[in-house]
Amino acid sequence: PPRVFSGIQPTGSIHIGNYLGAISQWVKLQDQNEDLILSIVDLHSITLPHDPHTLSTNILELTATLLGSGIDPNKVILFQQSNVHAHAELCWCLGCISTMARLAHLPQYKEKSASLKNIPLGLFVYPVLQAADILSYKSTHIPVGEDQVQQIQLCQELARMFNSKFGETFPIPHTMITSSEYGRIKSLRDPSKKMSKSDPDEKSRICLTDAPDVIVRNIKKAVTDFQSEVTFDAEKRPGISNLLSIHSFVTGKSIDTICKEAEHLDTGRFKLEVADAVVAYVKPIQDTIAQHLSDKSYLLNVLAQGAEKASNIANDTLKEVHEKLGMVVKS
Ligand code: AQP
Repeated sequence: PPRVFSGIQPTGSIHIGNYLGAISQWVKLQDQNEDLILSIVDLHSITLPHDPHTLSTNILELTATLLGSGIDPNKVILFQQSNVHAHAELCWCLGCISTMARLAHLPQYKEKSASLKNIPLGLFVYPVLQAADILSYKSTHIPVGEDQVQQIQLCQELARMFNSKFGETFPIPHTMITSSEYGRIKSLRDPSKKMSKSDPDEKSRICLTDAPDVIVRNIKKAVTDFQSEVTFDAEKRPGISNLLSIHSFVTGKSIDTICKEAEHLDTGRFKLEVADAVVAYVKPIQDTIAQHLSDKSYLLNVLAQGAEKASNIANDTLKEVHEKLGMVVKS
């Protein structure tokens, strides 16, 4: 039976890109009654230097944000990765059939390590851990953005390799490209980059938890070009096109309709419209996030129950892996 797995890193406040590209898609899958497992992947989030205080706050905030966005812990298994030990253990087993040459070729590793003098081993092993996340649940479908396709290919190769060396164990997971409608939402400060939780410039993003005046300020300051009409051209006019995509997502109107309606507006006035639409869209989500954040014990309980359900599945897989590898000595 199909099973969907996805993860999100607790690396900062959730922005409209994460929401549009991932979380809202998960809510759709949940509402279609898909068997969905969602992990807050804290083990992944320590592969780059991090602050421990911020991490624990981020985990709690992310839990509240997912629930506030409509994820229902009764329909989906929602858990914190480090609470399920099988992930790290399966990562080790898969790491022993991965090669350094293969991992060194992955574009995300190259990108993330390029600016580092001392590269953490964890960053190198990151995609193997990702494969372990997916395979722990014998997942069949993985929703991913285009930049993740190569990491999933590695996961598929590892599953095939394991199956052929040690016997049929894992289904080969398929990728589901989900973010194609708008592509990636871009940074408000530099529309050649994607919007990112960990961008040091807070003005580069719109977070679900941002106060209305912050949203208005950041959208007003969004980098566009010197042309004042509102037209869509992702290649030549990435800044204004990004705002059009955001507007279209939050209002449900087509880009064409929005451009027609904005014919009499210059980009400055249009930015104010986008800001108003975003503020109105996030308001009910913000209220629910705030409610959840005021009830820490509920959030911890959701994570504890999720970890229990996830562990039940992942431990079975790990046991099977240990058996196939010859680690279980029978009496
Ligand atoms: N700009 C974006 N537009 C659309 N979708 C996006 N996602 C991330 N940025 C955009 C999707 O959000 C999910 C979260 O993935 P992640 O937590 O593993 O981190 P990421 O993809 O690396 O996202 P960030 O926000 O840029 O985080 P940092 O700064 O920590 O690296 C994924 O499904 C992703 O596709």
